[in-house]
Parts: sequence; structure tokens; C-alpha cells
Amino acid sequence: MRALVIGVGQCGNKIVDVMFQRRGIYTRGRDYLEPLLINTAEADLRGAKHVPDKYKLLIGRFVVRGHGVGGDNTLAAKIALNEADIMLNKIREYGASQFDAFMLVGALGGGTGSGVMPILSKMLRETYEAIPVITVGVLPARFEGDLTAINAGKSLMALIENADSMVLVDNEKFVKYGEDLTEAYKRINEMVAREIRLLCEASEANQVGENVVDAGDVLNTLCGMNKVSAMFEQDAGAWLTVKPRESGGYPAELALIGHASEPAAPPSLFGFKKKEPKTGRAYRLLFLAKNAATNSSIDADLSSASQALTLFIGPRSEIDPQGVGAVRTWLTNIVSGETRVGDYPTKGRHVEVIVVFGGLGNVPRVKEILSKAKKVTEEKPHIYEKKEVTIKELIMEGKDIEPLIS
Ligand SMILES: Nc1nc2c(ncn2[C@@H]2O[C@H](COP(=O)(O)OP(=O)(O)OP(=O)(O)O)[C@@H](O)[C@H]2O)c(=O)[nH]1
Ligand SMILES: [Mg+2]
Repeated sequence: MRALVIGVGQCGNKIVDVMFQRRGIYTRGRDYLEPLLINTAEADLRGAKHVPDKYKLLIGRFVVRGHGVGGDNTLAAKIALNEADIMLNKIREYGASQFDAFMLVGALGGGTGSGVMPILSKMLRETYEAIPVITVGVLPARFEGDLTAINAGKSLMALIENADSMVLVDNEKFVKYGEDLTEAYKRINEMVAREIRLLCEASEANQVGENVVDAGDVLNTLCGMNKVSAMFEQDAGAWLTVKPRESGGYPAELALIGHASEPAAPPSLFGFKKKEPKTGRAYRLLFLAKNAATNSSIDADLSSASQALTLFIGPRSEIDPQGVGAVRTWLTNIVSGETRVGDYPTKGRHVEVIVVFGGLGNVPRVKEILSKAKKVTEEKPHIYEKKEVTIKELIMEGKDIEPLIS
């Protein structure tokens, strides 16, 4: 799948930077992804070492002078609205109509990523009607407090309205108690970067698998059929009349992604016969698929998904047809709608599996974040104004002191 991967804000910049640390995991360096990093903080952009400067864009320069918006996602959204043309012009330079999708990556609990992504998503959908916008949104962990919850709640609602798909990543699931946050974020970023990259690469495989997964399959799983069928009818000109948002709108599909892997076969030692994996090749595929679903980017009720995809990556000899069949049955039993199983033969030494569940209807953490954001907004409706009043009261105390400058 050819995609422009746009990292927004510090978290988004870092994930996309890791994604481009190594271009093309199994495609010998040939890449189908292009990076773009957007931020209001100059230091964050400088910190991204694997993405060349020409793919970086600083916005809000005259408002926050390259220092970031400090968690104020309303300000970030305003900057995005004012500088929409600058962002769209930059995207145009890539020859954007060549892409199968735009992928926006960022955290929802901060300021820049949280505020810019919904605006940018809206602009992209209006400008490139036929290209789906997929967002990868990182949700804050519970301990992060009220402001991050409000930010995430507002951003989630705006993205649901303005994107085609939201792949959710829950920091709460992956940050271990007492663990150093830098280490935890590094681990999460590497995980998400690898999963997204493999998913995109597999649909551009050089070696044809038994069950090919193409860009359309990936997009259908992430975005649902509506938008994508409009896209594929493009040649017939039908898409001109199919304007999903304007005709009442489909909300973005909520999705998750998961990954698991095992060494393919133990290496032969001093000429001894290689051992078969204990569980057998077929069973291993089912085991890995179930593991990937458990180790997914967010916990959700999988039976509430309306479409799913499983993708096996590894040496052809390891992708056992019976195992593939068992996984197909497993998916069909969980998901009411369309299921897809594909393989991506490689010369690697691991068997890896990626699962994607799309069209999720029951994601408890999304409910929790929205209700927390609502509760905080109700309990502290004028959180910022109150602060101002307090300072004014304080200043009143000193009104009789002789002024320093008269
Ligand atoms: N997984 C992961 N989460 C991160 C990382 N950095 C920050 N976060 C999360 O993202 C939220 C903060 O978002 P940032 O991306 O730092 O903020 P920003 O978009 O740069 O916005 P401002 O700094 O306010 O301009 C935090 O609440 C964390 O939940 C990271 O590297 N990985
Ligand atoms: Mg920042």
C-alpha cells in the first residue's frame, strides 16, 4: 500500500521516525511509504534523525515561535486552520494523488497532534476525495490526568467525524507500573512502527503468496467498504457522485492492530536434524494469530468488529495451508462481516503475524476516556477563567503598595 505517513506532534514524529529508521523490512530497501513530520515545536522535529529535513514542516512559527503549544489543542487546531494551505502545499509536493492512503500518526492527549490531526484529516478528505485518511491515534494512560483526558476526548470526537479510520493504540495497555516512560514509549513506538510498516509492505510483496492481500483489502478492513468502494469506482467516474461525508457521513471506523512472531525453525546444530516446532506448523499459525489478537494495540470486544484481516509473513514452507484454514475459521466465528487471510512469503527467519480488526463497536477505553472528558468538563467548566480570577484577587491585595514604575 503506497501511503504518505504524516507524524504530527512529538509522539507522531517519533513513531514515524522509527518507521523510517529502516526502509523496507522485507523489500530490500524498496519503499512504498513516504514520510512527513509536522510540529509546532522545532526541537521535536530536530530530534527525528531518520527523516531528512526536507520532509519536516514547522507550523505556528509566528504564534508559538517553535516552542510547541504546551498541551493546548484548541490553539493547535487554530494554527492548523490558519496554516492549512501551507500543509496542503507541502503535501502536494509529493505528488499526493499517487498514494493509496494518507496515514496520520499522533497522540491524542497532547496539544499539537491532538489538535492538528482532525483539521488536517478534514482538509485532506476535502482535497483528495478519493484517498482514504487513516489515523493512528495514541491514547493517554490513566495516570496522565485530566487535561490529557479532555484533549483526547475532544480529539477523538473530531477524528471520528473527520477521518475514515482510526487505529487506536492505548498507552495504558503497554506502560508497565514503575517503568521508565522513555523506555516504555520507545517500546510502544517500535511496535507500532513495525506493525504499520509490515501491513503496508505486505500488500506490495514481490513474491506472490498463496493468498494475496492487496491495498484494497487493507483499506477495506481499516475503513469499511463504503469509502473504499467509492474509491475503486473512480475510473467509472462514479466517485464524483459518491461523497460519503457530505451525504450524511459515515463516522470513522475504529480499528486495532496486533502482532506476534516466533523463530521459523530452530537452526541445525553441527549437522543434527532440525526439529519441527513442538506444536506443528499448522497449529503454530493459529496460536500466533490468537496471540497477536491478545497483544493488540488496544483491548476491545473483537466480536463487535465488522471486518478483520490476518496476514502471515515468513518462509513459504512455514505457512501451512491447514493452519491458514484454521485461522480463517477462527476469524469467521468471531467477526460478523468480511474476513481476509493473506500471506507474504519472505526469506526471513521468523514467522510473523499481523491481525487487524476494523469497524469495532465496543472499545471500553474509548468509552472511559469520553466519559472522563465529559465529567471533567462538567465539574470544572471554567478551569482557565477561574485561574484568571484567582490572580486578579491576589493582585487586589497589593493595590495600595507604591508602584515600582509610575
Ligand atoms: N506511545 C507514545 N506515547 C507518547 C510518546 N510521547 C508522548 N506520548 C503520549 O502523548 C501525549 C503527549 O503528546 P505529545 O505528542 O508529546 O504532544 P504534542 O502533540 O507534541 O503537543 P504539544 O507538546 O502540546 O505541542 C502524552 O499524553 C502521552 O500519552 C511516545 O513517544 N510514545
Ligand atoms: Mg510537543
